[in-house]
Amino acid sequence: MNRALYTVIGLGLLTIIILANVSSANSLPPSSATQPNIVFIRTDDQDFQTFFDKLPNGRPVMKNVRELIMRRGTYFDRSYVSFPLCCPSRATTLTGQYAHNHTVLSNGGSTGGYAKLNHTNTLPIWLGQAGYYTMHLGKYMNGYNVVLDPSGSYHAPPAGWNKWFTTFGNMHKYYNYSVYDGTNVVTYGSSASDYQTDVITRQAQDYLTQRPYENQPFFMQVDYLAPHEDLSMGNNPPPAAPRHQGLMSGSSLPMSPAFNEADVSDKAIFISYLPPLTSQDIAEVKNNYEHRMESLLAVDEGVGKILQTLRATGQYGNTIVVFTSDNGFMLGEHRKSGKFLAYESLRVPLIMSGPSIPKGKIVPELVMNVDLTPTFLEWASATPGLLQDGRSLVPLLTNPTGTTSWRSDILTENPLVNYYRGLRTYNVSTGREYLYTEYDYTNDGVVDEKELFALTPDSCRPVGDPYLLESQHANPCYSSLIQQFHNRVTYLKTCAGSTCT
Ligand SMILES: [Ca+2]
Ligand SMILES: [Ca+2]
Ligand SMILES: [Ca+2]
Repeated sequence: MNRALYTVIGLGLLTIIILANVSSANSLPPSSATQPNIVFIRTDDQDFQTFFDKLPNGRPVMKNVRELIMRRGTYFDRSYVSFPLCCPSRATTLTGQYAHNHTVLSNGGSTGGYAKLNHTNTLPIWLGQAGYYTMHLGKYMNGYNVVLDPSGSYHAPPAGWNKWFTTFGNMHKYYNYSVYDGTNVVTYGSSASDYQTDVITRQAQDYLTQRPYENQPFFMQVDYLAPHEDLSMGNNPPPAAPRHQGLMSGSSLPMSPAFNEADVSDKAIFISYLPPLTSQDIAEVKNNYEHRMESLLAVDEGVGKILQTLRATGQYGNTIVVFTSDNGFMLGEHRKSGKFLAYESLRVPLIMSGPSIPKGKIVPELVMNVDLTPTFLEWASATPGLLQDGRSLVPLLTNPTGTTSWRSDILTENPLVNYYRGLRTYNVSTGREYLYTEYDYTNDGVVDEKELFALTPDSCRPVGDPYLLESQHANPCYSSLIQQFHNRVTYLKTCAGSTCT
């Protein structure tokens, strides 16, 4: 079955998987503790589709993560990031804010990166104030310790973290990278045991076994690098762990109807000029796809090992596990690969699993990375030091009949790197969904180009466009809707706190 079909039937497929497994699920009774432990596991550049992809032998690549849902977890079917780029997305979960409020608008330079964020008022500090022991492992934010301080020393971990096991400098390397623990620099080489994903997993298991937090609840944030490309020498596909090399050989490249789109003249100018993918381009996409899938196998094993350690140490029953990615990724859709853009790269997998989380539930509402922070804070009974632009997802998890009041749109923004702001909408009542994007290439506040995709049928078109193939921005039937969306973007682009919802 190809990737395109998974997109369409993903929800149904998942339902079948869950129903088939509910009876054999082995969930522990809910804990009475009021402050659960939280393990927040995040991948880098993982598109949501990989959640449904399989090895040629039929094994789901994300087998352990999928089992989280079957056992005691919920899947969010419309999970998005507002800014599909590493550093702005990571700053969002540290603050609970849209990028226009936390001000990290790129991965580096004067407009972004680690140095751009105010690290004195972030999630780990707020959790610590509520009694949590906090641990970070892996990639934090782009630019951490890229430049040492004037004395040649490493920069201390940002405030709020009790344990710090964080890659720095050129952090996009699976071998021959360094980790700073706040006191020592540990350098890893090129042997199989140095493979970064496994090193991060082993350290997480060590912390969970040693329990440095003693009698406190803990928050552990595990930021895996996979399936991000390897930047050791140029840009290369992520290497698999040696034990996983070649497991995707013989697979066919999934191609949705958006793959190598036949006619891109409906799209923004920088897409409309792209030539069709050549056979060599397609071979590169396929190679990248296979490496990405193989690199995710070690992540999925890591999730399994973390769960195993939680069980072995008696902590599983009071620990919530959240799994997501910092941004989505495109593999040839609309003749393009990578992140950044207001297309498929906005969408990420999101799974929450734990003692208070409904088992086998699928949440249809629009949620985004901006919501994760207020959700963590509600679980932890912690108080934020910043206005929260998102909403806690707890009502969506706990209300058995669906919530009566939820947002119908979220803001997308990437104004400096790719010049856009827009909306992703989903009206629960009508079922209608749109993706609307405004491009301002000259950054003068005057919109230069627009796109509007009607993902579902409406009064203007009898068929939906879930693969974003025919922008309707020039269709006069949509002129009033476009004006309405333009007004909404204009409002949301400076929203803060409650005005964002
Ligand atoms: Ca990323
Ligand atoms: Ca302009
Ligand atoms: Ca088209």
